[in-house]
Amino acid sequence: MYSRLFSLSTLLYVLTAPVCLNSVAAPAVPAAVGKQGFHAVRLPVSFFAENRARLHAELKKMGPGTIAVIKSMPEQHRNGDSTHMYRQDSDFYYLTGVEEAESVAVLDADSNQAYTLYVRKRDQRREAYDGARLGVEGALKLGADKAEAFPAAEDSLKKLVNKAQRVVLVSNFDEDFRRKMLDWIYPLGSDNNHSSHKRILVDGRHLVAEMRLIKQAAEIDMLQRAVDVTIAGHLAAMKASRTATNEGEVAGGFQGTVRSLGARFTGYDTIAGAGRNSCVLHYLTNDHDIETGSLMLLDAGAEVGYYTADVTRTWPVSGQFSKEQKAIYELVLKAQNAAIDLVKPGRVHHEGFDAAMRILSDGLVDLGLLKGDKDSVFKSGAYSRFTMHGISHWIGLDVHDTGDYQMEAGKRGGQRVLVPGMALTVEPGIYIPKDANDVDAKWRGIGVRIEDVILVTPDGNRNMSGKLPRTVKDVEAVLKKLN
Ligand SMILES: [Mn+2]
Repeated sequence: MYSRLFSLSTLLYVLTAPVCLNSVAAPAVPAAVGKQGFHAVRLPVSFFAENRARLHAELKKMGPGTIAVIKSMPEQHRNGDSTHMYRQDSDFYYLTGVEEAESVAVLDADSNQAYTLYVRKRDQRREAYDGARLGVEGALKLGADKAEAFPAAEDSLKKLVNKAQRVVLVSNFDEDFRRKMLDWIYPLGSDNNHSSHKRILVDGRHLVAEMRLIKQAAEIDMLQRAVDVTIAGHLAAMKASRTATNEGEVAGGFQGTVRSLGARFTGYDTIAGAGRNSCVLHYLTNDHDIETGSLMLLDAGAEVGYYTADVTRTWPVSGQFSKEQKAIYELVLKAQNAAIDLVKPGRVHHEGFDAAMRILSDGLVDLGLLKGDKDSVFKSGAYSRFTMHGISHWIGLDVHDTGDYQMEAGKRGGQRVLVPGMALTVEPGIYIPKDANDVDAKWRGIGVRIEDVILVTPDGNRNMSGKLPRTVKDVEAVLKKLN
């Protein structure tokens, strides 16, 4: 997914119901995926316990009387009496492994029995509709030292919060719960002698964000599964495009394949734009007819075991790039390769962007799309009219994963330095809208983005999605094979 760098936190991608189509046979599924795919794969209980232990250690550093309260994702209304399919909050999942709504986790820095989990109570009738609930027993199996069920648990939770001197709240999307915590901690109308004035509420999201930024080995394996399923989906979409008359068939080729290989969700809504729609960055309707000779841009990522891929490929539906399409594609690829080369320990996250923009700007001058000498065109920023967006974001449980890009001022220019275990996308693009009337007509309606998932390794990087064809030669070859 294209990156609006530094405004990521404002974006919330709500998933639509899965597309139901006849699945398209995936032609060259990565060997690791196999025929079965990765249905219902999950990280082990020990993974979540270790994450809690790390947070617990942070709480201890804050002093006695510190607890963390972590809240699950609220259910999301869709329309009428329908809700969106439930997907747990990423922070909550990372610390608990619990997939249910209406759950609250508490970590107590002072206690050896540190982890309390509050869950929905068992309900035979509701479970007949919605499936089994964890209940207290299930919560204990997931590693809780103590577990209680709502609504009776409400009192216990309130007591824990009232007893604490410092409450570290991790609640990303539950506004009502945040307000409730404020009401409990700082009740209105209490006088100055009330103990509430000594309590401190701390926003704990940043602590978890920084933990999530560095991926552990088990997370990298899960991310690779998501990427491999995504590769199978992209190949199926490429195959579908050879005979498709509508973008929906291409999107469906991806969606059907990744679902059949274990992706309950995609990490964000699939972008499948042909021709002029390849220039629409967040094009989601995917329902226009495909014109002969168009480029097809597919930005799509499967979510497997809660980790999502984010991969973009652009290809000619005819099977062969036109001269102009090829020129733009080669330029974007050159910029992407240069930016990927800068993904290594010790480099700064933003360096790849700077290198890619210089290449794109110079290339746009060479192609006659921008006029003037290269240095002044670059300095003026004129290229951004065609390059549009940032080219990299962290990736993991969220497509735009957590962790700061800017560190405190003065620390290597205030930019985040890359270290092994970080996973990020590299995704430059060039977009020449159909209605760009001041541009030579031969260029109009060409939109190209190439995006891969890159892991920072001790000696450089690994392109986790590199098996999906990227070069003009390889893309044309695979299209020929898929025909
Ligand atoms: Mn992306």
